[in-house]
Amino acid sequence: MPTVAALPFDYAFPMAGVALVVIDMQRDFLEPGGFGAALGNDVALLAPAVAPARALLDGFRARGLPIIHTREAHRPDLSDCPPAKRRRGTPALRIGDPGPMGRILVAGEPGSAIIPELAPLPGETVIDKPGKGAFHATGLSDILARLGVTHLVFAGVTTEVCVQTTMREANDRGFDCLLAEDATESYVPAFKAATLAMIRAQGAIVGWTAPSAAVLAALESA
Ligand code: C5J
Repeated sequence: MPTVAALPFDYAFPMAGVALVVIDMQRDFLEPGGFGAALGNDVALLAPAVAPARALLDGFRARGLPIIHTREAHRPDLSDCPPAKRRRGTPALRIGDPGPMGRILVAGEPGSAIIPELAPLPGETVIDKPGKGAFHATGLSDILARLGVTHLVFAGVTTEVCVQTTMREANDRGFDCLLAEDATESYVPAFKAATLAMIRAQGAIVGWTAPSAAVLAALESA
């Protein structure tokens, strides 16, 4: 089996059972004028994850391996957005409000699109999710079961919110999960570092972490 030099120890995966999950690489999080900026964040902090995520996409695409993209995006009538989620905090713009890239975190609006560098190709799965975790109120479990996936490689943003939540959901569902360290970012660098440490603590209690180059090297060795 291909094996990634990972932390806290090597991560082996079957080529027939691995998928790449790219979480929420949307304009609403990575560009000015979206949800991330409305919360007062410096969106430029997420940019370093783009090239490594693209390299992972290229590596998985070259081998015809399954790719799942997620978007945090609500229905236009916000019927899938709990009022508590919409009320939370004091953002400049709330979910559903009109902003420079259309309505914030609403499916079909320009801001909810995945950034052009990482745009899904035909045949790749795209999941709109109303929660932070990609398994909540989506068909992700069924999709992965149909594909025979047992191992998930993660990229995306933000590390400690939607990426970590989804990894924990996946871990509880029995998937072996690896987070590509340089293909994920947070608006708060200390939160990213803490999340990576938490994931691989206590003998990979949530999963593994490794640089994207190590994942690509394992794919090449297959
Ligand atoms: C957040 C996400 N941070 N995709 N969403 O609200 O991590």
